[in-house]
Amino acid sequence: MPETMTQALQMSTLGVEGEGIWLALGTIGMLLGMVYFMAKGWDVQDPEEEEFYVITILIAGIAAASYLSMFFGFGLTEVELVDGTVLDIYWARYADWLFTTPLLLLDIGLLAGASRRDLATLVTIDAFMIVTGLAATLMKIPVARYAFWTISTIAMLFVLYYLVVTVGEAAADADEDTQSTFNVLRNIILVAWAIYPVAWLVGTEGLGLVGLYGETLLFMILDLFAKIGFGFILLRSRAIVGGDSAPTPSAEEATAD
Ligand SMILES: *C/C=C(C)/C=C/C=C(C)/C=C/C1=C(C)CCCC1(C)C
Repeated sequence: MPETMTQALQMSTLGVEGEGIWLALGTIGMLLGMVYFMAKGWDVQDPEEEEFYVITILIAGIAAASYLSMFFGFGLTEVELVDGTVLDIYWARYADWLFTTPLLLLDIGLLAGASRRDLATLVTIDAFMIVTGLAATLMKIPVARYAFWTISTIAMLFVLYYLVVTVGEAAADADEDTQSTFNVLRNIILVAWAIYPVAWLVGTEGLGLVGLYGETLLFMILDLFAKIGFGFILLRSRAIVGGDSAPTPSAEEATAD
C-alpha cells in the first residue's frame, strides 16, 4: 500500500494518540445497547411505553453514529489557539449531545410526569449548555474558552437543580415504582453529567492534564453509563408501563397549575 494511504488508514482507525480503540468500543457499546433496546421493545403495544423505547433507541442510535464518525476521523478537527497551540478536537460529540441530552431529559421528565412547560424549560437550558460548551471548545483565545466553559457549567447546574426540584416534585406525586426508578435515573444524571465539565477541564480542551487517549476513554465510559446504563434501568422498570402506573404529562399539567 502507498505510504500516504497507510497513514490515512492509521489516522482514521487509531486516531491521533491511539484513542481510536475507545471510539471503536464506544461504537460497539452503543450499537449493542440499541439492538438490545430494539429487541426488548419489539412487541410492546402500549403507546406510552412505546414512547420510552423510541426515545431511548434514538439516543443509542445517534451516539453510535457519532462514535462511528469519530472513529473514522470525520468528527475530528483542529483548533489553533492565538498562541499557536493546535488542539485536536472531536466536535462530533457536541452534535451528538445536542440531541441526546434533551432526549435523556425527555425520558426522565416523561417518567416523572412533568408538565410540558417544565420539559420545554429543561430542554432549552440544556441545549444552551451544549451550544455554549461547543463555543468554549472552538474559541481561539484561552480566556474566552474558560468564560464559555463557566457559562455552560452554570447552565448545567440550572439543569440539575431543575431536575431535582421541579421534576422531582412531579415525580413525588407518582406511584412507588415510578418514584424509585426516577430516583435511580436522577442520580445517574447527577453523578455522570457533573463529570463532563471536569473531563473537559482536565482534558485536551482545557488544561491538558489528560491527553486525548485518556480523555476519549473517560468520555466513552461516561457516555455508555449515561445512555445505555440509563436506558437499561428505564426500560426494565415496570414504571414505564402505561395505564394508571405513570401519570401522563397532560394529566399532570391539568393538576399542576
Ligand atoms: C450522552 C451524553 C451526555 C449525557 C453528555 C453530557 C454532557 C454534558 C453535561 C456536558 C457539559 C459541559 C459543560 C457543563 C461545560 C463545557 C463543556 C461540556 C459541554 C463538556
